[in-house]
Amino acid sequence: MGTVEPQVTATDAQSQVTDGFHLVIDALKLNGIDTIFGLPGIPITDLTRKAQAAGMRVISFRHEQNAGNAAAIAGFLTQKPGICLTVSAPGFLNGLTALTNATTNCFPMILISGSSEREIVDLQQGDYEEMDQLAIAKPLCKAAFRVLHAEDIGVGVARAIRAAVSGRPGGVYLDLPAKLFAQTMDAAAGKNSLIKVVDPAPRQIPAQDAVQRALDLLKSAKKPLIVLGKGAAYAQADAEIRILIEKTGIPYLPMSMAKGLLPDTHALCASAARSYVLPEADVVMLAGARLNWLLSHGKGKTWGGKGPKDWGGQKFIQIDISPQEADSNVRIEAPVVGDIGSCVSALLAAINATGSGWAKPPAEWLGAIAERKSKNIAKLAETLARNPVPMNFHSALNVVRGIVKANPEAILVNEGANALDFTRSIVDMYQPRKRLDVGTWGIMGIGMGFSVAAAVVSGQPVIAIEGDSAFGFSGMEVETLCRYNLPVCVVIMNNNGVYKGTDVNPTGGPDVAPTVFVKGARYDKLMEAFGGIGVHATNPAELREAMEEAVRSRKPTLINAVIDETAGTESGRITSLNPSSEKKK
Ligand code: FYN
Ligand code: ADP
Ligand code: MG
Repeated sequence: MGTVEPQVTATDAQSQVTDGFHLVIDALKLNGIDTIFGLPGIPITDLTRKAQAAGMRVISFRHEQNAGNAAAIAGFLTQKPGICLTVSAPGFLNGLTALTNATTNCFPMILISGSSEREIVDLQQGDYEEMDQLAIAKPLCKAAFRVLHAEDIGVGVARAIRAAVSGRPGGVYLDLPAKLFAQTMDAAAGKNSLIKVVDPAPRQIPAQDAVQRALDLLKSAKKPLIVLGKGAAYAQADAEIRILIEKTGIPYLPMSMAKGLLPDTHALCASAARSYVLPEADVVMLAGARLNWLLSHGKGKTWGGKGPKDWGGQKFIQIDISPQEADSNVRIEAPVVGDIGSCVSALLAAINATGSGWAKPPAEWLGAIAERKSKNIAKLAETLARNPVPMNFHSALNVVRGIVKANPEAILVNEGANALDFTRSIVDMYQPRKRLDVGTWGIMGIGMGFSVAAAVVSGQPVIAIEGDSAFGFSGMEVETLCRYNLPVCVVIMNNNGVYKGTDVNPTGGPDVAPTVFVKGARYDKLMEAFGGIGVHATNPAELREAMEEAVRSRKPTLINAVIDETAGTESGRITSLNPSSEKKK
């Protein structure tokens, strides 16, 4: 947390009285939290006004889900809990998807919602927006608290902060009933009740024997592989991770939000040989990555097994801050429990202590990977060189690939199906925490919330590569982009529908197929409606020019990139997840 000294409350000092509004604001500021993402309304409108008057940034959205997603990714980027502020009941519910997604992805955020009075809720007497929000939130997040008395606000905020960022980060709910804000108390006593949280995310040092066990296993490997997950990106142990990989010479596979921890063009990056290295590796070290569906649960053909239940016999090392993550799917031979930074430092210290140095992996392993990589890279280059009319995902993303390479400090937000999967393999990332996407759940709708927060907390240009369906979940926030004049360039891969735009209604009836949209929609007009820059791009040259201008001007820009409506597959690269009774043809 920042080293903000306790602020004299914003209440008039002469009156020597403070209130719930100001105690919440002072508690947040005392802990170095300077930004609130939210949406005003009963009973928290005045809290937004007073927070802004007290010098906090209050970023107002058009839907609480987007404010929640903004708070969540602000937490991922800063290691401080992002704050989402909502009204009661429906506003709270709108924020819950983001709170749950944050918890699923280990992003630290706090959802603060105004709520109805306990005495009325508990008797179900029909209050305005009556709902037992605390009870509803509890199963969906890491921790949930309610504060009923002004003198407890300091504790409530401190507990929420510590719960959000300590151990495995996650979402926390803080329930503030309406009457709490107007409660008053002596200003000095109020100031004294606030808590500046000491060491909210304590380092978790791994046991020496666990480190040695892991190292012995890694040393024994003939085909070692390191898998870097978003936990490794969140940890901000970038230098240590790079040293570990370059010192050991072990190839690594970055999961999507870990791309850029080392540049994707790094010689040891195995992304372009993914389906070779996973089944072939004999020892796999997971660093801040779970063996969940994105890694086929460590089983099945992905790992060289025959059926979905069996695994290919690899031995796993798992570095994770959660002691209970190991064995979630397959046996973990060497769990190393701790924060990534401490664990990687301990591994490096143990490697250095061996003195005899570290034997790089066998040349045949590295050679085989290099060969597979070069084949896939050549195949992709061939596809990218084509220039079909209309554009397809590849030719449009070839432009994006160049823009990101020329602007490595830009943050890339990405969601969709084909728009997501093709971007992940075509657009290389060069710096840590620059690719923000649908994460563990594969959630749609994070686009504009992530883009607003990325621009607000980083000040860097943001490039959002959006499927046209995905954009629809948060599209109204283009007004928010314009209102705060944020340097966000939204590129909509417009292929007229979900997955593609060619489905038809088999009955020939008047309704279009469930997966298609208005053909030739002009999303760029939406941005123009709010004073932003709208561009209709029908070819790579127009797309490149518009993106270059957007990054240069830092003006909110929306580019409607016309994509061949026949391009793309159902659900992108996870088509197989669709249950289908039809026999595979
Ligand atoms: C990857 N590849 C490359 C490169 N990067 N080739 C050349 N150059 C580069 N830079 C190759 C890689 O080796 C694979 O080929 C292929 O491209 C795909 O790589 P990817 O995408 O990393 O691998 P894969 O198999 O798709 O990974 C499985 C997955 C991924 C589940 C982790 O699909 C994923 O993260 N999906 C998220 C889906 C999601 O959440 N969708 C949102 C909801 S969609 P081979 O090695 O030859 O196989 C709603 O419908
Ligand atoms: P990915 O989807 O990129 O593979 P996951 O979200 O599946 O990543 O896994 C992230 C893992 O990282 C979680 O198990 C979480 O406990 C762990 N994690 C998060 N932060 C840290 C940290 N600072 N140190 C160690 N592990 C962490
Ligand atoms: Mg589409």
